[in-house]
Amino acid sequence: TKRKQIVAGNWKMNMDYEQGRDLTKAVIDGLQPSDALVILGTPFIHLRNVASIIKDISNLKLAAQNCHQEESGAYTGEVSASMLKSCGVEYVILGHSERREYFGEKDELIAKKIDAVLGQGMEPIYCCGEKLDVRESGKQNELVAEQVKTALFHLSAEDLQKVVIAYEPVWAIGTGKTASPAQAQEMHAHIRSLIRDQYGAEIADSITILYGGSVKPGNAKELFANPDVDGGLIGGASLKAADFNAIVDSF
Ligand code: G2H
Repeated sequence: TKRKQIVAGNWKMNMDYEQGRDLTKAVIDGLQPSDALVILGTPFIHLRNVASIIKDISNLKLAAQNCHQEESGAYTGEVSASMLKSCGVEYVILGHSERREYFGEKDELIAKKIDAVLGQGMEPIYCCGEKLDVRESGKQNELVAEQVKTALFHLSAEDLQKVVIAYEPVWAIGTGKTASPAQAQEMHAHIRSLIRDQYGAEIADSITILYGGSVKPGNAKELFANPDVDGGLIGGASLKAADFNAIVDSF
């Protein structure tokens, strides 16, 4: 495929400073020559150090897990896109379901964060996905369409092409339940068709769409084998280098 294939780890709120350093080194040790781009999504405290550890490895990049939408100012406890950029960050995970659930983030706000990240020349990893009740009522396509339109469709075609989309059905996150390969493919194709309708086929075909939600070494291969699944956003299994590297090798 012409699209970038990506495996991105999302450490969430795990790993103290030394554990983060050791995990990064272990991931590097197990990295095979591979076409996939590998991204480590770490807590803020690790960013500068991980950036320096990975700096000579061309297919290993760094992501933050959030940022503030404003450039600077009186926002105690927050971190701006320009600060992330200055630490060597190239990607920022935005709109993760845990940000939505525990911190009240909505797509209008996520849209502003996307603008802030793009404004610094970094690439957003935009997360979308429905909760269980929506899936059970069969309204998942409408819900995800609403999310994608609100967060992304103000972007120019040029900017949209810098966005990585991660589909993460909330009912599959950290629950051990994974969407079936067919469910993942169906939603990824739906998301790509939304982009095609708005931006045209060429751009839609160039967008990397990751699947997230209980991806493990044992299910990565069948998920990644789908034509519209271009890789994964990996939570729990990114905390063990052996598991994470096995997923990287699953294309
Ligand atoms: C979904 C995913 C990574 P996990 O949140 O973002 O986590 O793989 O633990 O379900």
